[in-house]
Amino acid sequence: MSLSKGVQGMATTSVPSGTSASAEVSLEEVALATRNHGMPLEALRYDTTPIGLHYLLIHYDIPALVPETWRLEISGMVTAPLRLELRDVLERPTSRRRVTMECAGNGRARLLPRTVSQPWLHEAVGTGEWTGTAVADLLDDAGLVEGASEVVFTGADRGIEGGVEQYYQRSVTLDELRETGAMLVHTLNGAPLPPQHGGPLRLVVPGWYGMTNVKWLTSLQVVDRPFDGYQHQRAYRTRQDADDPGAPVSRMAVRSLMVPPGIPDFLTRRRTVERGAHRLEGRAWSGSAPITAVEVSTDGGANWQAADVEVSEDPAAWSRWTFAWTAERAGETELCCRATDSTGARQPDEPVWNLGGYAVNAAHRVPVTIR
Ligand SMILES: Nc1nc2c(c(=O)[nH]1)N[C@H]1C(S)=C(S)[C@@H](COP(=O)(O)O)O[C@H]1N2
Ligand SMILES: [Mo]
Repeated sequence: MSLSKGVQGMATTSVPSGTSASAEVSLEEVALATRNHGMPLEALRYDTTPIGLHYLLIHYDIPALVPETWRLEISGMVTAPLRLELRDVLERPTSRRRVTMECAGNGRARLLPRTVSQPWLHEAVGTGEWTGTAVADLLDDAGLVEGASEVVFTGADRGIEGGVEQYYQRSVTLDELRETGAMLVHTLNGAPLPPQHGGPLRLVVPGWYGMTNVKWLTSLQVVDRPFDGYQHQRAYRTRQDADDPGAPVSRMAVRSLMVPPGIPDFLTRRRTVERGAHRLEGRAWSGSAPITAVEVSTDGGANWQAADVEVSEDPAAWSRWTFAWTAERAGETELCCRATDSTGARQPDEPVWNLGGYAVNAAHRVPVTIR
């Protein structure tokens, strides 16, 4: 199997540190991949991903939090710092939203050279029904001080990354928290938020890549300047080389995936389908705007045709698409899908390279054997 297909934008042939020029993953990457599982693509069938099938990404360890003793500190540029119990959060007004979440590293494993990190192919996605309370309203109740501009969210999990010991931390601007309707979430698919997904309380910022949605929250600190923690300055930037300051990763790029049709080979997972009529189906999403089109190619990307799209009510949740395909002749082919959103952004046919392997949203390609 070749994973080197479609590498673009490579300025040099040298391999930067922390990357690998080999298509074969290391045992370290296997260890990450067994902890952080993806969503099996057949689960694209569900509007809402069942909890055990939603992807997982945990940088360090799942911390030992007990709902009874857990507390949330709200501090910094607020007139009344708060220390909340879970009960206090549960008593606040709630809303329930279907939100599609995708890891920013989804698609990374196909790049060469690639960052040695979680080797996602394309399955780091899921759609949850998240219930929680609006972050912006809670902060208004705490009283924002003039000049406050963003909030640093800190998780209870601690580890060492790039040689730097840290709690997992990300910030979000107050404007973005308001605009997205960001929530402090305590319930997933109607059940108490499970440990692996950040229980008892996590952040969900609809439309943004997964890294923004800080799990196991212990504190919200309101600040008046851009936060420059590790996960902003070192990780989650699209760079061309180690000296490139790059651009911060933010909203999910437009993307589509299909349920692989037919039956898989156990080892290679290559698909076998029967000649005749098939209904292809999948999902498409974008963190910036509603999906306006999904196109399907049944000949490896030479020709594209429009699929039927059922645009989701909430643009934060993926849209379903279907396509009637007649497999005419026995032989080998490649099925592909690509989506466009209302900003006009469309998935590229081939992956576009960057050092960390972030936001790699190339068209989904599924090789099939027709018999
Ligand atoms: N505290 C904390 N929050 C975190 C992470 C983490 O390692 N620690 N991982 C982030 C990343 S990179 C992703 S993609 C999402 C994954 O959320 P999930 O495991 O619930 O799917 O959580 C984000 N929030
Ligand atoms: Mo992620």
